[in-house]
Formats: sequence, structure tokens, C-alpha cells
Amino acid sequence: MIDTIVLAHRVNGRVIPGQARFEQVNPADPTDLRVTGPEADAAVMGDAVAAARAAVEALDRQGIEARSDSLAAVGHRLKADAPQLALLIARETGKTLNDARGEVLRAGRLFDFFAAETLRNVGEVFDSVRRGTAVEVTNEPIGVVAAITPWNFPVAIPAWKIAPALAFGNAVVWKPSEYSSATAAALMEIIAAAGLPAGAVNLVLGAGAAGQALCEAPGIDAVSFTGSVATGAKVRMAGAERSLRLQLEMGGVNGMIVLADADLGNSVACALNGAFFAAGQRCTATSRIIVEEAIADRFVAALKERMASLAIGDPREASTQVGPLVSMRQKELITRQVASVEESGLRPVVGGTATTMKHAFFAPTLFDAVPVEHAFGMDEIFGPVAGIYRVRNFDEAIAVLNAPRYRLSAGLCTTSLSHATAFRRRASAGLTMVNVPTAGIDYHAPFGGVGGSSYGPREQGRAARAFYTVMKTSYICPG
Ligand code: UN1
Repeated sequence: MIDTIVLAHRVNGRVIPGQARFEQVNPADPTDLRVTGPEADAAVMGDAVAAARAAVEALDRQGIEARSDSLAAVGHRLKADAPQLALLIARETGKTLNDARGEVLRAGRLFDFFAAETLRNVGEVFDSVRRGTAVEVTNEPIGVVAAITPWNFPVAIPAWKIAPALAFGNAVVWKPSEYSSATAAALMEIIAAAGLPAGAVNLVLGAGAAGQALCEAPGIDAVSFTGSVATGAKVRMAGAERSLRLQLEMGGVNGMIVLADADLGNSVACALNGAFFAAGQRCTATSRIIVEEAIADRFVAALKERMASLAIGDPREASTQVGPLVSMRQKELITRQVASVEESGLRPVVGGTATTMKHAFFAPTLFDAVPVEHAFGMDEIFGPVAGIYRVRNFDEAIAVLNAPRYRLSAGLCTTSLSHATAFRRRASAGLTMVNVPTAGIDYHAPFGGVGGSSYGPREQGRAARAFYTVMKTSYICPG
């Protein structure tokens, strides 16, 4: 018998059911789990924003110590409940159990980090040019923050938006992806039990239309969004019209350079992880593998061998390395994108549309000898698809690396300190990774890209405060 989860919004601490408007099934096994949920309309959004507005004041009255305790309680529960949550993530989104458990633990640490930041919201004091007058700068909450989050990190990305929002005194209206809403509801349960004022976090469900209704809801002050370039552009338009503060994390077309002096085993491992783990569904995934011609044949042979032994299968199994895409809709999209690359004349050396797989699985796919000017590798393909770019030297490699518009993470495999140093300077990206995969980031350091990849202040770590607070400069003369 298929398990069915029927979801509801959660506004002002209350469960608000609605007619089922979206459905997600386990993408690896449609007979296992079915999730349905309602779609928030303008009325639900209005209630959620009003509840959040009242909660901003309640958070202020409650004070920073209680709030810090609440964030720590969420962190503790996430770490304690990681096995159950990981299984739910695997069943709902197809993320492998190991990746999912790592993600939940990461989310727990994010709440721990911001529990401490709650107590560290220091300001600045200036000497005034006017004698006797004091000048003080305080960091105040922005107010009501809309968080719009994707399915691929269904706990960690919400955590790195909701935790800093609360830490700095804001309330949140959160619209998760319809592909990961059961996981969102599980996180919401944990947040709701942590002693925060009712309405400090409100969960509103639905697909793109709900996200749009949220961006257009009167009364929100800011939007923090992670998702596709196309949706990010819509959020930016809606935000500009309403003078909202915006933070957008969108696609990445990330390259990794492999120089002839690199450790071959490690560079193949970095490429395999970066390009194909999480079925390529990470904005930090490697899509351009830029290899110095001198070792290209050996590198491609070794990568093909490792790809052949990838454990592709049920994400609920601990031994699985690569699971399915999140949905049949994503599979159709990736299939169309790869088919159009094939029609342009490039032949995959591994995978491709000729390798058919069941349910939402898509075969890890590698193209070789991709021409630098080819359209493939300029826009993000959010799946397990990568191309090899053969280059003559380091300078050519840097040019290929910096060509796409969406430059989030850039990688280099080398044993040369001088090349590593030059790479760090010349790679145009928000993250540079030497001898580690382009994907996989720490939770306490800033995160974001350049070009069309990110817009607005950085997420994570101490940098998060810039987005979630507004500076007030106060002049006080005793009179
Ligand atoms: C990671 O690589 O560990 O949506 C995180 C994404 C990014 C997060 C990547 N915002 O894939």
C-alpha cells in the first residue's frame, strides 16, 4: 500500500488545510510514497504576512536569550532526528540517504551557529564631529522575510535562510518547493515546537503561483530566494516593483580545471562527485571539466571507468551513490536538453538519451571534446551531465572556465602552488576550490556567486547579517 501524506499550510501556529493542488511521488519508486498539498492564494498569504508582522514585535518582546535557546533547540532536534528526516528526504526527493543525513546534520549546525549569532548582534559607536553628540549604529530587523526554497537541499537551504532571519529578529513566510513540501512540513514541526512566538515562521505551500503570490503579498519587506535563473528573474522584477530587499541564489555553470600535474585519482574523484553526485542537482555541480591535453586521454579513460562502477539505485539504500532526478517532469526537461546537445552533433561517451532508465533516473552522461564555443555548457543543465573541454595550457583553461555567465563555483586540480595561486586570482567565481569538488560547502563561511548566478548580499556565516538586518544610524545629543 502506498503511503500518502496530505499536507497543510501552517500560519500563526495553526494548521490551515486546503484542497490538494500538487502531488509528488517517490521519484525512484512511485508505489512507495505520495505527497499532496494545497496552494496558498492571496488570502492565505495575507494571513501569513499579518501573523509574521505581529511576530516581529513578539520576537522583540521575547528577547535574544529565549530566541537563541529556540534556535539551539531546533539544531538539537535536527541532529537527533537526522535518521528519520533523511529517510523522508530520500523518499520524497530521491536524494541518497547518506547525502540526506549529511544535509540534516549540516542544517542542525546552521541553527547552532545562528543560535550563537543571536547573542552577537553588535553595533558600532562613532565619535561625532559635533562635540557632546553620540553616534550609534544598530542593526535592526528588516521585518517580514519571504523565503522561497528549492528541493535539492530541502532542509539545509531553508535552515540557512530561516535561522539567520530569526537570529536577527525577523519573522518568516516560507514557501518551499512542491517537490519537497513533506520534508518542509517536518522541519516546520520542529521549529513550531521550539518556543518561538506563533507566526515567527509560517509555512505556505504550493508551486510557482504560490511563490508569485508571496512575492506580491503586501507587507513583505524582503525575499530570499534559491532556485532557477528564470524564476529568480521573476522574483527580481516583482521585488523591484515593490522596493523589496532581495537575495537571489540561482544557477551555476561551474568549471573544474585539471592540469597535467594533478593527482589523477583525486581529480577523477572530484569530477565524479562534482558532476554526478546528487544526480547533478546542485547549483555548485561541475558541468565543464577542463583538462590539459597532455593528460586528457588518461583522465577521460579513468573517469569513464569510475562512472561505470557508480552505484546508481534506490536512494533509501545506504550504499547508493547516485539516485534519480527529483521528478518525471525534471527527467523530461533534462532528456530534452541532452537530446538537443546530441542533435547538435556531440556524441556522449557515457550515458546520453540512448541509455534508458526507469522512473525518474537519468544516466550519468559525459560528452568529450566539447568545442569551446559550443552552446552546451553555457546554460545550466540541472542533471548528471558534464562535458570535457580539452585545452592546451593554463591560460586557455582559465578562458574556458570564465566563459559562462553563471559563475558560482570554480575548481582546479593541480600540485602546483603557483598555478593554484594564479587560479584563485584569475577565476571569476564566488567560490574557488583547489583539489576539492566544486560542490560541497561549509556552513559557517559565506556562499554565493558572480555574474548572473547571485544577486544581493552573501548567504551563510557572519556575512548573513548584511541581508537580514538594516542599519540605523542614531545621533543623540544630551541637550
Ligand atoms: C553545496 O554544494 O554544498 O542549490 C551547496 C544549491 C546551492 C547549494 C549548494 N544553493 O545547489
